[in-house]
Amino acid sequence: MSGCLLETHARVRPIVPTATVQITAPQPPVATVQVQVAQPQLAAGVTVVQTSCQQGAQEVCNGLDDNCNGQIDEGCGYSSGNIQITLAWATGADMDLYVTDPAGETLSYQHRQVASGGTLDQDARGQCNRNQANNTIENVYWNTPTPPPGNYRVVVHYWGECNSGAGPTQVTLSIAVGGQIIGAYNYVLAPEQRADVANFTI
Ligand SMILES: [Ca+2]
Ligand SMILES: [Ca+2]
Ligand SMILES: [Ca+2]
Repeated sequence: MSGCLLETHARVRPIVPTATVQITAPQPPVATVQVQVAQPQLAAGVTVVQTSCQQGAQEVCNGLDDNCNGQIDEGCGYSSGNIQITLAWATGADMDLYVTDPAGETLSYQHRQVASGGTLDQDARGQCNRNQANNTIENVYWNTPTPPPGNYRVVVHYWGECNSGAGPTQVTLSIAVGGQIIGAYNYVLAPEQRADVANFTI
């Protein structure tokens, strides 16, 4: 019988006035669009870096989003955007980052801008230069209002050891889309190896 009473009450619904409110939450200055992106597909041997970021942490120029704001290495002199892909390593090697966009155009140190809006703004150790800033980081980004949809392919080439005796070298690759880190990965390359480390589709 109590069930009948409950049903009676449940049918009385007060009319609540509604209003549309825009809430402005603190956000990073870029990369806040909503996008669907599948988990990246990874080459055999690629390992996932477990998330270790902490809000408010000091951002270090290491290819990782240390402070969990969806931007990789902000403040290090290279850019974030609706897509950011950052490669970092910690030896005297020269690694090269290649990112092919959905139109099939490839960003690299040899081709720093693509028609879809992507830019490579941090190249490292060209000519084995040891004197540039952040000479173990390469970075590409798209700052278009929305990330161009389609498939992105991320390739890393171990160009050379630069007389450093670096040998097999681990790289860290972080990928951010729409202001969120979609993955951070480690992979070890041998000198002169070229590897399709990851690809993802927006
Ligand atoms: Ca960050
Ligand atoms: Ca960092
Ligand atoms: Ca390089």
